[in-house]
Amino acid sequence: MLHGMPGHMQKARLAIAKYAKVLDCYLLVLDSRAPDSTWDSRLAARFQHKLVVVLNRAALANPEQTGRWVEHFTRAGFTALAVDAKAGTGMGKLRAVLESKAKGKKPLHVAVTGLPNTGKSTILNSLLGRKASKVENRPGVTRGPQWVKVGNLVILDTPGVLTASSDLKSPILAALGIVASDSEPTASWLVARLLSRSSGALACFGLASPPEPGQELSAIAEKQGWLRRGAQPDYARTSQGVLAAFQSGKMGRWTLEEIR
Ligand SMILES: Nc1nc2c(ncn2[C@@H]2O[C@H](COP(=O)(O)OP(=O)(O)OP(=O)(O)O)[C@@H](O)[C@H]2O)c(=O)[nH]1
Ligand SMILES: [Mg+2]
Repeated sequence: MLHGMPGHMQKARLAIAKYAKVLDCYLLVLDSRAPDSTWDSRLAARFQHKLVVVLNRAALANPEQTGRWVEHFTRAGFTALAVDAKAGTGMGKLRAVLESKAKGKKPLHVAVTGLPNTGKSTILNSLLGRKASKVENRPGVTRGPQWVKVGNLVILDTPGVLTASSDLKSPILAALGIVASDSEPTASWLVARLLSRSSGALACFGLASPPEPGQELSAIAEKQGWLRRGAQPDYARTSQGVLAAFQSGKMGRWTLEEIR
């Protein structure tokens, strides 16, 4: 089952299995912009009653959609809440949820799990109030499981693990920085999907109206002056600009997987 998985992901899987007896609680960190693609059905089935579903990066997602997703997970029987670990929003509530799970049993052993780059280490650091775990905007930063103690919480940070159902070619996982990919197809997919639906996303690149389908990147390149010699669009530069704008929220708050 572990065959073919990079070493640090194998270590995370093994640590979760090894410490299953002592762990009271599992935070499953999702990206609010794509809760379905970042869900881990295997972990959820195994630890249903110990699971806390954390929709992270809420400040980058459509708030109404995030509310619906929280409702969806709550109806499915999970404890679920939205946070933005970088901004610090919702972290007090998360702390309170963990306190309530402790039910007098101290200390509470908590594992932070989820796909690569979903913000697990940032959540751990925010819970601790100091930087104990390295954080970077790329997958595979946490290399080995590590325990950190704060007050009555003992927290296990784990390296991000792709699930058996993770589609490595998914433009969603690429856009969220969960899998490494060529920036150009990912950026093309994003602009084709977002520019026609929002004037804010257009304005972010100085565009007044949606470009012809297929012309989005060249239109952005022209407007932004992201050009090569001969005034040709610099597609690599433009794609990186688009991904950076999306990931920082400059294109607006988007939920890529919508729920009714
Ligand atoms: N805007 C925003 N950025 C976040 C949030 N949480 C984490 N980040 C950023 O996302 C990137 C990845 O965060 P990490 O905490 O390293 O993610 P991780 O899940 O530990 O990643 P791995 O250890 O590689 O699996 C960093 O650039 C963080 O600053 C959030 O709530 N909002
Ligand atoms: Mg990490």
